[in-house]
Amino acid sequence: MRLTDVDKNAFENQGYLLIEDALTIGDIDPVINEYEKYIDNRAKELYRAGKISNLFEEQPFEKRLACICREFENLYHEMDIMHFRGKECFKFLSNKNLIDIVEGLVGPEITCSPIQHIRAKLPEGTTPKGADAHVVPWHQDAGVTWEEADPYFILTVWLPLVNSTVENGCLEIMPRVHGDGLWEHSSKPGIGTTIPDDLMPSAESLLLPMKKGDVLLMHKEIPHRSGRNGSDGIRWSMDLRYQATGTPTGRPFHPEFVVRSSSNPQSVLQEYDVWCRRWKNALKDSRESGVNAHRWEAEIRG
Ligand SMILES: O=C(O)CCC(=O)C(=O)O
Ligand SMILES: [Fe+2]
Repeated sequence: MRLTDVDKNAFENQGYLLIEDALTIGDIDPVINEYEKYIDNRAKELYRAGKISNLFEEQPFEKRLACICREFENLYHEMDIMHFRGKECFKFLSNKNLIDIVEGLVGPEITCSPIQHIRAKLPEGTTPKGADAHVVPWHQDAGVTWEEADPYFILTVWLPLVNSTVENGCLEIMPRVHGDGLWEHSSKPGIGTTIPDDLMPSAESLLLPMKKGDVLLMHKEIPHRSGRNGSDGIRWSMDLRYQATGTPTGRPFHPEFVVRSSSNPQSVLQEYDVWCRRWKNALKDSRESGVNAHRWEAEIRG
């Protein structure tokens, strides 16, 4: 589908647009299947190595990782896009149905930002060391880039891989709080980059439960957060960012790539191996140089 003028106006006015049934099972399930296969292989390895007591084979996608993480927390950290680097995941980043929608707001020259995540938000209390830290405090996505990206439009695309509900920690946003630029944020240890309580806009917030297949488009100045997962299933979701090719992503040390171009179709990155290699090198380099992904000082306000 393509966005209509009504859709575009709604996005302009509200700062977000939730599109129901934007994607099909055929769009999403290859990614899920790839994760299921990986988790299955890792479970077998961990079982053989005596790190877990059970394969949890009978558990569905929504539960199996949590069962394993109760005994071996580290598997959780292998799930995010840049660490996992799945082929189906790479293909999904340029999924036609998705990019047709994105084109309505970004235009015909589209780059996929390296600010891209798959989040397996575990049921609260799953792991002893708290790897279920995907409780995300109020922030704007404009606040997680370097300043160089400030003048440019970056579209956040958020989509659940399983139904996201109030109970399992769906997204909560402040509609219409965009257009005034970036609010001050700070880095709170153990909490993350957030707008300090006393600087929070006073607008009303909106909880956004979403079904698998729905897609949320969000302006980078819309404050949002997500709460605890009080259910017994994992809230699997994906959040991606797209922008006009040539504009800075605000993460120059991580690899972006072109997903669509009408002026230079050759520039679209098709090679999965190249994407993997770029991420691998970038992660190594940024680890070694200790680059700071966010611009904010650590919180000293208490
Ligand atoms: O998925 C979440 O809980 C938070 C995601 C988020 O902050 C984002 O997509 O920008
Ligand atoms: Fe965010």
